Order: sequence, then structure tokens, then C-alpha cells
Amino acid sequence: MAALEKIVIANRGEIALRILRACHSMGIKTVAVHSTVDRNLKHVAMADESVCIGPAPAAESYLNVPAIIAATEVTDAVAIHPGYGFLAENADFAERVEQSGFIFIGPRPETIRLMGDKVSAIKAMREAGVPCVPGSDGPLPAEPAECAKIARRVGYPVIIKAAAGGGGRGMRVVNTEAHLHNALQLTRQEAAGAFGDATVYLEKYLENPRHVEVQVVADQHGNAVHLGERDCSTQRRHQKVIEEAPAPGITSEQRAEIGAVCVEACKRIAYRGAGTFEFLYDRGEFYFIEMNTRIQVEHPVTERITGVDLVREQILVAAGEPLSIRQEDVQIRGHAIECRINAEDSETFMPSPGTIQGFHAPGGPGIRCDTHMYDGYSVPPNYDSMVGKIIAHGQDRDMAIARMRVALDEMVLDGIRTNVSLHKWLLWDPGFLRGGFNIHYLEKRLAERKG
Ligand code: MV4
Repeated sequence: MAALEKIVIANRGEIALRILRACHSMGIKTVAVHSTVDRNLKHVAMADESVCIGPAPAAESYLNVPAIIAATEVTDAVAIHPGYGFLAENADFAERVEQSGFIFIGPRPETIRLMGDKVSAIKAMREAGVPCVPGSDGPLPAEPAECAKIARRVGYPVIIKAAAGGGGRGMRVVNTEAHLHNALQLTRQEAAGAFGDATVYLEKYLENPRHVEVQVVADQHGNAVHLGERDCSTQRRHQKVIEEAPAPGITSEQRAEIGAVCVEACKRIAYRGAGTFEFLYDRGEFYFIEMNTRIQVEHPVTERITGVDLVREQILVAAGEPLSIRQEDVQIRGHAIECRINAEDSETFMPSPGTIQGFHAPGGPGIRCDTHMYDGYSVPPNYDSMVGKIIAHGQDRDMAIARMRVALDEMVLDGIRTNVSLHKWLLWDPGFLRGGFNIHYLEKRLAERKG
């Protein structure tokens, strides 16, 4: 199959720039589609062509499917890269793209749909041999007595989750049977309101797990590889703050074992493109919870320790070409950490849009800075507050952390409030330095900091 000639980048900010860089390095032309407030984005200036697709609200621009398809048609592009967020995991969008005769750079629409419904995702993955959290193994029945039986078998505490939820939306922990009925009703009601689907399922609630995820990429010729794992336990309100790879304490044997399980699952469902298996890791065991069918914000830590350009692989696979790597080529080298830089108040976490008055990116050995920021760039209030990412690599975790501290000190970023001071504080935190802490660690330390 011929290489793709021109790609529409249906996203904004740093990931749009990341996709543009991959395209141009492959000799592929780019079309930036952007909202009215985003005409000054860095990648819009660098793209071969740009099309304004609507006003600032995402619903009228980055989520405006007809406008994005029309922009693809008028520019004679052949494929659409959705990035992350917005339409990246919208199966109906992927389907519309393909029905319009274009290539969706991502999994098949059926796969996105399968993984979007967490009940069907878990069922498919369990059948493919992926270890899952003990639970209801399907939707909870309508009868409260039947639900109580299931919860009793699983053992309290349990967590009720919306099938259409994910990423922390539509969940409720239940500690005793006395609270089950009410929690079920509330979660079903919220799910119906938020997702238009009241289906809920139940799992054993793991109290102090780590969030460890496995990166995979698969082509359309039956090849799939895993690129090791990332630890994303440093989070606040389901927003990741720092990610790292490899996950502290995971042995190469464990990595090979869980990686092989994920690769086998990809082959079983004929997965296409880049994907992430999300696991909770507790007492030495992996428990699958969700699969993300997109490129993720934190993909650079994996790129840094493996040397694989994940966006390039996504594009190759979409063009029908084989993966450029085999499993035996994948080696984990050193350690990488990513700090997400957000335009937000470091105490209140309130978004802090505004104009950047001075920006100097950090550099030096082992430092990568993925950002669309420049002097005079105005961060609009309409979108996510993440304005960039610093990725530090070293021979080991200590060296990656040492380099990250220097990079954070070196970076100049004036005119807006940011979470840089939070990162500087965390990178000297004894618990963080030990590594291997659970998903509640950051919120616990923030509560202690407040006193
Ligand atoms: C869980 C859990 C404990 N036990 N499931 C939150 C986001 C969504 N992806 C799944 N989530 C969780 N599911 C069981 N059976 C705890 C969480 C959870 C969490 C998971 C990953 C990262 C951060 C988290 C923060 C709070 C709760």
C-alpha cells in the first residue's frame, strides 16, 4: 500500500505539533484544522495547509464531525489523525471517516466501540486471557437481591462502575451491603444522565493499587508488539501529573509476561494501531480495568526508553505497512519521567489561561520538551490546561529525576500561573523518590501539605 500523502490533524496544542513532526519526518503533508481562537497555534503556522473549522467551543470545532470531514475533502487529504481527547475514541467518528473514504489513524471502529463499553472490553479481554479484577463478569442484573449475592461472593468493599464510563467517571465504592442498594440506584441514575446508558457492573475494590499500563502497537498483518509498561500512579482527581517508565520494581520477567498477554490479546481481536492496556497493580498482580484505543499524553516516556516513534508507527500501520519493529528489537534502556505542565494555579488547581510573556524550553542530555508554547502565545480558556510536557531520561530513575529537576529550574515560563512548583516539590518528596507508591499518594501528600 502506498504511503499516505496528506494527513488532517484533528486536534490542537502539543499533540497536534507532535503529529505534525511525525508526518513531516515521513514526507507527509499536513492539514491543521483549528478553531477561531487557535489560529495562532504553532502547528497551524507549520502545517502545509490550515482550515478553520469553527468557533472556540470544542463542540462546534474539534468535535464538529461534518466540518472535519469537509476540511479533509477540500484539502484532498487521505487520512485523519485524531490525537487524544476530542474524537479520538469516538467509534461513530471513526466510522464516518471510513465511510467518507478516508483512513482513520487508529483502531477499527468496532474495536473502539468494544473498548468504549467497559463491560464488553473486560469480557473480550478475559476471554483473550488477560487477568481482570474479580467481579460481576458482566452487567449487574436489575434485581437488588441478585446484585447483593454477587457483591457478597466478590467480597466487600466493591466498586460499582458505569459500563459507558471510564477514566474515573461514573464510579462508586461500596463498603457494606447496607449501602449497596442506594449506591446502585445513584450510579445507574448518574450513568443514564451522563452517558445515556444506565448499565453498571461491579468489581472487587482494590484499596491501594498502583496504576500500571502496558503500551502496545499492532499492524494489519497480524503483528503486535508491546513496548513495556508505564507507572501513572501520580494523579489527582483522575488527572495524571507525572508518569514514568519502566514502572519501579517491575522485573523484566513480569514485563515480558504481562506484555505477552497483551500482545496475544491484540492478535486475538485483530487490534490495529497504538493502544494501552490499563491495569491496577496490587500485591504483585496485574488486573485489567480498561483499554485506551488512542495515542496517550504520556507516550513519550515509552518512546524514550524504547527508541520507538509511536506516532510514526501509528501512521505506518494506518497506511497498511508492517510495524517497523519486532518484539525482539524492543529493548528497555534506562528510565524516563514525564512532568505535565499545566496552566493552572499551583495551590487551587484552578485553570489560569493568559498570555505567555517569556518562554525558554529546557534542554541538555536526556531532556525532551513537547510543547506548543512560545513567547507571546495566549493560552485560551476553552480547552484543557495542559500546555506542555517535559520528559527526562537517564540511565536509572535517580538520574532521570536529577535531570528533570535541572530542566524544571532551567525552564522560563512567565505570564501565566503553572504547576511547575508542584513538580519541583514532588521531585524532592521522599515518598516520590522511593517510587512504587499507590494511586492515592499525591492526594494524601497534598492534604498533608495543606495541614
Ligand atoms: C478501580 C479502583 C479500585 N478497584 N477499580 C479510576 C479510573 C478508572 N480508570 C478506574 N479507576 C479505579 N478503578 C477497582 N476494582 C480504583 C480506581 C482509581 C484509580 C485508578 C487509576 C488511577 C487513579 C485512580 C484514582 C482513584 C481510583
